[in-house]
Amino acid sequence: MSNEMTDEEIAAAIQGYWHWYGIATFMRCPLKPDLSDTDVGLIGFPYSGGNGIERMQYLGPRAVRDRAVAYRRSHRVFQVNPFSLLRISDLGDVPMPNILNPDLTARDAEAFYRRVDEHGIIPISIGGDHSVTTPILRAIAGPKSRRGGPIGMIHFDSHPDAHGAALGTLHHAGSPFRVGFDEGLIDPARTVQVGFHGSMAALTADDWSKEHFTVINLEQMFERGVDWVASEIRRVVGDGPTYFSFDLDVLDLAYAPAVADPEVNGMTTRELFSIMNKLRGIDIVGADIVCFCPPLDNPGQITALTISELMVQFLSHIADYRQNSAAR
Ligand SMILES: [Mn+2]
Repeated sequence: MSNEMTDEEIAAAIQGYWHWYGIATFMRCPLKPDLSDTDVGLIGFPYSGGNGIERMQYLGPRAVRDRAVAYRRSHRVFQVNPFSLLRISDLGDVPMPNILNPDLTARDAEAFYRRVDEHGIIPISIGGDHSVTTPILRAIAGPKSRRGGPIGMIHFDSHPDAHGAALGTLHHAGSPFRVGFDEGLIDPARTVQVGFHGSMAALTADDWSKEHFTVINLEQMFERGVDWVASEIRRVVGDGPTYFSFDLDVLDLAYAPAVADPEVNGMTTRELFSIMNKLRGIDIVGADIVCFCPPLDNPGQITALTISELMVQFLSHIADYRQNSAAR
């Protein structure tokens, strides 16, 4: 056999799946805080100062590295191994020298993501609460960015997160999609929010989103199915550059128990990954996974595993898109 491995290679391959062995980085990627030699950067954003309810979300990146270090890395449906097509690095954690001040932290994070963007790196960020999305968007989209204009948005969440300033700051977990609209970072005609469910704080809670964006609540998905959801998402975001912001609380607690703002009767992982597989060919220019609260995870680390799979999904979408656009 031409592909016979030596004993040492077999041992190294097996050791690669020991999630408890060695120094943990996201998906065993090289750690490159200098942003060198990287197409896609996996970034920890361990910040939960934007959320007054559950503040343990800063532990998210460490817990994801702990489990994702040994997660398998090829996409079964796409038949893509993103790690053979892209230079993927762990860029470390976002610098937060002013962590006690949410407005300064947003400014510091924006400066970091601006550097990431100047290096031509697509950022995939692990939060942190949902406030992390705002500085990322400011760096990679909008009038002050290299791109010069807004991008499309696919936002999975139980909640709209489209409120203005509250409790003394604009930079809180409930504001990124309002800020994205107000500052021209996201194109409302190319923005879709997916998965609103659960009892409402007020009957008007979703109104602003419905007036400005396309909203697909979970009840609509239950009635019309995942094929319809995927085709709606594709119709809204179209062919342009698109960001994917994923709040884990869209998932049912059976699949993601460790979330900051839980709602019952959520989306299953089967529904989620079925939708994602039908979104092949979207130009994803950035993504985040937010609201992981590791102390609430179960002993099997099911939420961390779901996040690991989401990372493989985002990486595979990006690699597959690049491969196919290079072929065109
Ligand atoms: Mn959210």
